[in-house]
Amino acid sequence: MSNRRDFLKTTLLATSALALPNVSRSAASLSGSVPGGAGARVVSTWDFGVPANQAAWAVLGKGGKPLDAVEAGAQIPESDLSNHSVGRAGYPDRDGKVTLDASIMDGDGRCGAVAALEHIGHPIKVARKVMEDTPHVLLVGDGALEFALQQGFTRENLLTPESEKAWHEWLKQAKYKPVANSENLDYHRSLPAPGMPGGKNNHDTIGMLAVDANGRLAGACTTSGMAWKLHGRVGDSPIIGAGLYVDNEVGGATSTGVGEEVIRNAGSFLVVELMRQGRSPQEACEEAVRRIVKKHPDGAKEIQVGFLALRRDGECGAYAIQKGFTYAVCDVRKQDLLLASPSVYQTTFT
Ligand code: SD4
Repeated sequence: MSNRRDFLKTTLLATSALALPNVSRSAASLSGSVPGGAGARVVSTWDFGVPANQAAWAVLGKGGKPLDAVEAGAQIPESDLSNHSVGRAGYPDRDGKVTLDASIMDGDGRCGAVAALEHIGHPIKVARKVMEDTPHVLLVGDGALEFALQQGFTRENLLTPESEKAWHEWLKQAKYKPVANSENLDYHRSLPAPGMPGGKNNHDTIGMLAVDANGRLAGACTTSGMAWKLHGRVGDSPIIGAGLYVDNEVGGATSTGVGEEVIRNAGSFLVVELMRQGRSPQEACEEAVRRIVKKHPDGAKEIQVGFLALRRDGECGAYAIQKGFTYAVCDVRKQDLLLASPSVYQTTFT
């Protein structure tokens, strides 16, 4: 058993290394938490969190605001055309439309979000505009697009030839099953993912949390949502309290995976409230995952959800249902740390 586990761990690390050649060897460790006390820190979900953190650190490391840092960091995967899960080049819905969800929040409770937004490559920037230039929190669909265009954003075609090809592949069977990224799940591995190493699907959300040296926080979350979703479907990422929640008194949390599960459990809010009650970031993420698992008589074996939490002292924690969730941590000591989160299921189902 332990050999098998080691093998699986090595496989995970090899995959990460393939996707990100610059990630250092220390990315190798399986770890749910990193102690605080290092001053300012930024953390984010998945492998692409490493370059995103570095962009955020360019702001935060110079004493910039956490809100500016997370907005800058989130734009890295949004711009990356080889990434089919966030921003431009995101996989479309079942009708071939790319619809994006994003939210941003600071530790004073100010927040903004957009959902089912089409034709705008940087939904996180629109979310910030909603926060700062309207009395509202969430704009959706055509109204969100109209607002973005009025604010001077450029209308773009977000469906790249590669994503369109993947959509046509999917249409051959048109089988929809909302399973998010996990190495455990055969279905997930079989999704068409042109351009991904070994055909590995990488349909994930970036959730990012930053804290400055004074314990002031902000967070951002941006995604194209579940590939091949029903047109109009909105996940957890733009829902404050589900995909993202931040409170300067405590810390912040963000999520990835099947958004419906996170919304049903007010996931990120729950993690922050558990930390407020004294749980560590790691314990809080574990409890939030357990609540989801408990509601599934089969033990949620077909579902992936991961939480990432950052406390105001900089300590962070992560936990997922399935093996394979990674998160990136960046501070003054190290800007390219990638860790494998512990999970309920540490082995591959066969
Ligand atoms: C959603 N939580 O729209 C997002 C998708 C995701 O890994 O995170 N996939 O439900």
